[in-house]
Amino acid sequence: MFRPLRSIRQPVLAAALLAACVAMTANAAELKSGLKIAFVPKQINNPYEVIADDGGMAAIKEMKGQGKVVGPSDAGASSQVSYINTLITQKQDAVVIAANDANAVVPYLKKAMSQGIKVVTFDSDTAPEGRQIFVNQADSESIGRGQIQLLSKLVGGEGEFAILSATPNATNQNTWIKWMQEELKKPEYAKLKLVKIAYGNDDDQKSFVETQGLLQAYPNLKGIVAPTSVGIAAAARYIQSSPSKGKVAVTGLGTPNQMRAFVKNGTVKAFQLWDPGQLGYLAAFAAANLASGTISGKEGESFEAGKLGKRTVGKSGEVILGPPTTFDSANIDSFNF
Ligand code: RAM
Repeated sequence: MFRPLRSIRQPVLAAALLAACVAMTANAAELKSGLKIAFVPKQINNPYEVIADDGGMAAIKEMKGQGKVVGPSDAGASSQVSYINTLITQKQDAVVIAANDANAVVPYLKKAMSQGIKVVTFDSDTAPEGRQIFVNQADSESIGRGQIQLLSKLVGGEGEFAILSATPNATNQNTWIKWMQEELKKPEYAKLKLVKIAYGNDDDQKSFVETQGLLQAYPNLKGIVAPTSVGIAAAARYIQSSPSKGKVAVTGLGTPNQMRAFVKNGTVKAFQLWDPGQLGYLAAFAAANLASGTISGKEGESFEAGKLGKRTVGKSGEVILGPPTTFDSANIDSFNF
C-alpha cells in the first residue's frame, strides 16, 4: 500500500535535493573574469609561503584573473599594514593574507572590506571580524594534537622536550601550541615534559641560535618540536652537525624539499605538513567566489575550487584543505614541494 506513494515521492525528493544542491554550490563558470586578487604572505622570502603563493597565482591564472604577491621580508606583527593600505588604494577585488598577528592587521582589513574588497585569511588567521573566510590547512586541533602524538612516538613516550615556534604572535602556531598543551594533559604523556617554548621568529638564523640555546640550557633534552617550516629546518641543520644528532629528535612541520636531506642523513625521522600549494590554490578560489558574489562566507555555502572540487564553508567562515601527511624515509621521495 505504501509502495506507490514511495515511488512517487522518491523522484520528487531527489529532484528537490538536486535543485537545492545546485542552488547552494557556486559554479566555476559564475566567477567574474579579470578579478584583481593580491596575496600577502607572512613574509615574502619564506619557502613555504612562496609555494603557497605560487598555488594561489596558478589558480588565479586558471580563472583568468590578475594575481600578485606583495609582502614584508619579516614576520613582525605590523609588517603587513603598509601593504594592505596600498592594496586598498589600488582597489583590488580581494586580498588573501597569512596574518602575522591576530589583531594588528584587523583595522586595515576592516577598512578594505568597508570599501568592497573581499578578505580571505589563509595559513594564519586574524580575529574573525578581520576577514570573510579563513582557509585553514587542516583542523587546528588535529594538527596540534598530532604533533605531540608524533613526538611521543619518536622519543619513546618520555623525556624533556622544547617547542621551537615562529613569532610569539603567530595565530597559527599559537593555536597549534595550545592544542599540543591540551594533548599533553592525557595520562599517556605523564612522562613527557615541555621545558620551554622558544621563538625563532620564522628567521633562519634566529631559529638556529635558539636551537643551540635550548641544547645548552637543557642537557637532557630528548626532542624539539618546531611547528614552523623555517624553525624545523634550522633546528635540523644545527643538530645534524652537533653531538646531539641521534640523541635529540627533531620534528614538527616542514616542507619535504627542505627536510629531505635531514631525513636521508638520519637527523630527522618524521615530520608533517599539508601541500602549501593547494592551500594557496584553495584560498584563491575562495577569494574569487567572494569577489564574484557567488558566496558571502556564511556557514553551509559551497563553491567549486578548480581541481580541488567542491568545498564548503564551515563554522566561523572556515574552509579546511584536508588532513596533514606524515613524511619519513619511506615516503618522502614521493613528494616534491
Ligand atoms: C612557516 C610559517 C607558516 C606555517 C608553516 C608550517 O612557514 O610559520 O605560517 O604554516 O611554517
